[in-house]
Amino acid sequence: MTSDSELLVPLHVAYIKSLGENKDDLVYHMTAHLRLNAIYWGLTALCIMNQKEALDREEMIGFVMSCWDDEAGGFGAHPDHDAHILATLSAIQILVIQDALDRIDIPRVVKFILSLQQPSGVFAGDSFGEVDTRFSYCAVNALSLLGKLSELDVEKTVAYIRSCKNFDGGFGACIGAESHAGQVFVCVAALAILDRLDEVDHETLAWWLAERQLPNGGLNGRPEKLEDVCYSFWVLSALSILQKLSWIDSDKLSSFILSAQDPDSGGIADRPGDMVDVFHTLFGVAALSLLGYPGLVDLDPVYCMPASVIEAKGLRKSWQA
Ligand code: GRG
Ligand code: ZN
Repeated sequence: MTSDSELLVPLHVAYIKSLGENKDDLVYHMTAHLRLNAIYWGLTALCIMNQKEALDREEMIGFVMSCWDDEAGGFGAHPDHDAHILATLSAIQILVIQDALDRIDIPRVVKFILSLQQPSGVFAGDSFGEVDTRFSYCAVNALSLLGKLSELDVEKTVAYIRSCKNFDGGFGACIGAESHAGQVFVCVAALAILDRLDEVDHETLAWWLAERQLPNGGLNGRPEKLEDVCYSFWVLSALSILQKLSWIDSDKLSSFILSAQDPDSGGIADRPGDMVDVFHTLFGVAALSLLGYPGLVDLDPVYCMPASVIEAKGLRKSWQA
């Protein structure tokens, strides 16, 4: 068996399980600011590989709750860190997947999220004020999972995303910023949740997304840049939402993703031969799920969560039937 012929599921599961076990590792401490996000990435990757039980549920919920910032009313990425909208989304995603949303004070979390919306309609990540369309997506996704979208000023939120749309059909991080596949995902997915895909120039954007595929099968995030496994998700999810997944050569992309696996210790890297990490492991298997790779659980491209979980909450879109 070679690393580029099939997905090495048992090795990837063992790799994800090992991540929380090496607490003396320098990398473990250097990634503290991403801990809650990393747990969401690992858990979602396990769900896609049908191995949700590989991580202990109660321990995970306990850790999520230890990241609660009672002063702000949101979650930090690590105990004693300040609340941030990205960590708050990760906490909500984990609790939804674990069917444990009842552990949180939903009205307080909603208040925290809404407090981050700026007069322009964009969201800040935290009380320090960095703004980015990524945070608009975090707000829309989180409020939707909490069943509280009715409390959002949808017009204002959509107006800011619209103002980030570029001539190439793509979207940037803020007004005037160049199109980038990661930002395209967050803007298109937020508009999908809000049922406002009419704001997207479907044909122009799908062309731009399809042009991200390079001769080696991998996808880049914008013209003239290198391929990277995580763009397999950012680009494919957007194409999937636009119902144009067939505009990518899926065999070549699958082979590229599989060639970035570590055949000895598991995990997937940004590109073949690089060090693996849980972020690229998730987005590699997530893209393979969207491509219909055999044996994988269906992923919802809008929420980046198992389709069955989103279906159970009644949040699947009619075009996903
Ligand atoms: C729940 C799936 C989910 C996401 C949460 C944080 C977030 C919301 C979305 C991130 C979207 C994004 C901007 C992804 C891109 C990440 C990335 C690889 C950035 C690298 O950008 P550059 O400019 O790299 O350093 P390039 O590839 O352009 O050279
Ligand atoms: Zn990457």
